Amino acid sequence: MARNKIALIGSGMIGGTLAHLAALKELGDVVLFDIAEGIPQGKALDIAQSAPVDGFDVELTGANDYAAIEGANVCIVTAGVPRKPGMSRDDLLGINLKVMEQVGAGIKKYAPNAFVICITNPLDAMVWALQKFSGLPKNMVVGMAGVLDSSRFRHFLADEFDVSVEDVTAFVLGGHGDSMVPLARYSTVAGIPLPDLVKMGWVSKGRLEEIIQRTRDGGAEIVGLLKSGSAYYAPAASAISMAEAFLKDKKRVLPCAAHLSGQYGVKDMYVGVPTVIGGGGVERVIEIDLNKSEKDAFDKSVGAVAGLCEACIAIAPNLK
Ligand code: A3D
Repeated sequence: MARNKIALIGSGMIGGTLAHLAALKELGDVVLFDIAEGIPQGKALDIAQSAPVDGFDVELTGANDYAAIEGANVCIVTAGVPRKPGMSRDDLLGINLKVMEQVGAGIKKYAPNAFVICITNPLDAMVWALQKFSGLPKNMVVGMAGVLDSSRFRHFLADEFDVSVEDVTAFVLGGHGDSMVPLARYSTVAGIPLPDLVKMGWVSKGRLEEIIQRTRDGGAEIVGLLKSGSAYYAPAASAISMAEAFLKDKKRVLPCAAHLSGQYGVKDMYVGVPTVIGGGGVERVIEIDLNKSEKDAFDKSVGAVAGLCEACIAIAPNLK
């Protein structure tokens, strides 16, 4: 039986970490692709040389030609540029949109049956453009942000309550940006919703608001510390969980930037919503009930994403 093939388009900080995690988990053979010569080859060789120590049997290769991704089951896209201190995700739009056009053409030609996970920022607009440039089915192109944002929220909550991260679930909706919507009502410790924990005296309302704000600023906090780029360990781990859900047909319920065709009153946009990911890609979009303030926050976030899509169309009118 042939192994799965995982193509990583972009072999920078996240790409290299993705390759290492995919290999350690033996998800399949890994192809690292980049326009920078030597980087994907060097990272592939370095990780392959750790295989005897860690005991994984997968093939790792590096390439500068899209032909190398031929027949990939999963493509994870990080090609482009990351943020530097003082930059917002939206500042990356012009450069990364051109990159998405090239990546979309490469995937269309060599891996049209793949499940494509986009990580490049500004996420919700880039995944929308990538789907259009590649022409792949909308349920097979998805953006990674919600798993990361909710994992950040879970980490902060577990730390605050001094409980295992395993017992904390968290829910984040909306675009991957300053307007993301962490939902306290749907976030729990072992099934107990956060508003109940406030009543039980585990945390004050004010402190919970601080944690929610820290979650929203989670990416910027790391950019400020690293100074040379943005987060990569947690983003890579998050995308790998989505790839695994697809490859193993796990039907996991994960928040992702999914294509909406009327759900939540949104048409032809990618926005962060709960989805079911299995062997059919994004098999379902789950529509949860939102109260007035949650809906207002969600709509505001959608408005921000719509603005980015308009900016993309101004640069590339063929996206319309
Ligand atoms: P970085 O380490 O710079 O890697 C990007 C790689 O893309 C580099 O190796 C470049 O050579 C390569 N590249 C540039 N142009 C092309 C091209 N046309 N074709 C192929 N490869 C190309 O960045 P990174 O890995 O830290 O981050 C990658 C992207 O992920 C950035 O846009 C970040 O903003 C984004 N990011 C998103 C999240 C989300 O949660 C959505 C989190 C963290 C980072």
